[in-house]
Amino acid sequence: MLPLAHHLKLVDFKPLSTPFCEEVLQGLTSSPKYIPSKFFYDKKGSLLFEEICTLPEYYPTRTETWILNQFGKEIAECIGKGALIIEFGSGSSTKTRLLLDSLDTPSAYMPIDISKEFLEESAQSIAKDYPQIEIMPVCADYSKFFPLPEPYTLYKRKVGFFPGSTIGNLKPEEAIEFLKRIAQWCGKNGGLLLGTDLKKDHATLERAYNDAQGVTAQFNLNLIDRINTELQPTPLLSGFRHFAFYNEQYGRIEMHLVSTHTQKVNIKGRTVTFAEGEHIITEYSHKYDLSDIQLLAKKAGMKLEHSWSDPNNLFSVHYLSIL
Ligand code: AVJ
Repeated sequence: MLPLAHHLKLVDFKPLSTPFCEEVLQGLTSSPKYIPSKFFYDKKGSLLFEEICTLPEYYPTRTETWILNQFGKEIAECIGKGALIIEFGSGSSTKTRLLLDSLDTPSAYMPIDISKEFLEESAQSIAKDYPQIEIMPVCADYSKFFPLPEPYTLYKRKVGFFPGSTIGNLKPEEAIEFLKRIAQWCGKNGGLLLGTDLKKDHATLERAYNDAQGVTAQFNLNLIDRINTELQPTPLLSGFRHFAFYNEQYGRIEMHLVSTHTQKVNIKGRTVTFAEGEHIITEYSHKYDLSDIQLLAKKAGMKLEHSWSDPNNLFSVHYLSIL
């Protein structure tokens, strides 16, 4: 048995100290223009995303929750006893609770998140409710490599947890690179529990990103507010509209912001111009069927051991082992 440290030492890689301004400038001076979707999740954006998860049109969250509940026992069998669960982008750790409840004596949980505020809050509350589990919060941007803090090597079985179809934000080549990094972190005896959205009819997909209440539009447009607030005093972007559609060729939902008029702003001494109708790409959300996942796993040096899905085949959860 490992000693328990309930003082909850958060390891902080200070992921936000450089990026926003530079990455926005980089994206808005590229062609086509883009803004990395990780920037959706400031305080306001995180709250809007939580609201999205409860919308009738947005099926992924409730379907994945159903799958984790329904197949908890089988999932626990795949993961095994005494594992260290490493979650990438833990947010409020709501789904983790479902997982921890099903698991056979998990030893430790390492939530990794870019937002320190959320991370501290949720780590505290998990530590309180699961006193027998070692909690090791890490504040970091998991889209870049960093060494996991010790004592993670003490755990013989390390299993990544990447729910919510977040991997869909990455292009397939990037997803493979990310899976390879997870394989390095978790090692040969380890695995990954991965949630991905399934391919399906376009209407259902497009409805999920164009909800009737316009919450997804607000979530997308919050990026413009963020730029205007955080890049003060210069940028004053205005008149953008939300646009989301399913790109069949690439098997992904794309979210864009469209400038409704010609405009020009100054960012760090550089002039950025927008034509009327010009798009900024803000998010890709790739959809995978089982054969896509099988191929992805293979290319990353993993093996697809098991997939679970709901009766309507909306969403799926997979256990991949590291080869
Ligand atoms: C959190 C990336 C999985 O792609 O469905 C929800 C984000 N964007 N509505 C997704 C999102 C618009 C979501 N992920």
